[in-house]
Amino acid sequence: MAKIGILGAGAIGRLVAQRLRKADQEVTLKGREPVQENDAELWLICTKSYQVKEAVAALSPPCDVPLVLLCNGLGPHQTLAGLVSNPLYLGTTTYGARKSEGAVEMTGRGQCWYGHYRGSKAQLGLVHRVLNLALPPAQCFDNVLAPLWRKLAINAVINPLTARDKVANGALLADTYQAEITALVTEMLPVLAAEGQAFTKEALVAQILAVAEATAANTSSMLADRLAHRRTEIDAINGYLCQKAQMQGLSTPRHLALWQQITALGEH
Ligand code: KPL
Repeated sequence: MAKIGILGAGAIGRLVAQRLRKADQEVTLKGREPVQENDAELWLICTKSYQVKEAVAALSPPCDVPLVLLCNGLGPHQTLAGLVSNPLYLGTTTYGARKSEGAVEMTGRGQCWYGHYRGSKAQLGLVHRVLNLALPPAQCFDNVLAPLWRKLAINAVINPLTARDKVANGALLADTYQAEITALVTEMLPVLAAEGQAFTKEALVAQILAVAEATAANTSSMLADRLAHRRTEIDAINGYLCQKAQMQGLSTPRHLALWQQITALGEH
């Protein structure tokens, strides 16, 4: 039995906690309240992307305890690497979960892709075992940024379009969305390629539509945030993409417009 800490009591954090408890693991689920005892062997970070820095700083985990970052988008991994010297693992999941009145419901069985990012790899076995109990199947990647960029590319289309138009993911399968989806993908491809992530337009469009179909009835996390009047994770998704594009001297006007549009929606 492992002692596992989960930082972030949102839908995914609660789902992971529930599943690990069912598998007889000792779990501390930390929301906003301070941690009484910090004796976890491993912390899974399931906060919103924009909460990572503050939440980990408040947690102040002993520096030999591995951290597994499971939040949406990219960017917080670099912030965290600059903030702590703990062994760092990154992951992403396609499990769906919905929080309602303190309980959590799994809305879609998915998978987890993860890998080592920084520091000692000594606890890789523990990370693998815990993620396979929580979000099976959990697959380890030598270059963890590859699945994270793939997930970001999917989220950079599904999340802002569904949040902007207040539609379920499956609505994006309609003919009326196909030209916009293809244009967003075309704009992303050179940015992804400059990051060492080669996709063809057809393959990426097909992956996005496959996720929209598999999660057709779901409200994307960005639409859920919009409907609940919470800040969205657009900065870590389209924002991160646009910042990378700018550094590479590439132009991404459609993604920039979505970034600004979704940000503006949250300000009302
Ligand atoms: O990851 C998701 C999200 O909503 O953030 C998708 C895959 C789009 C499923 O809803």
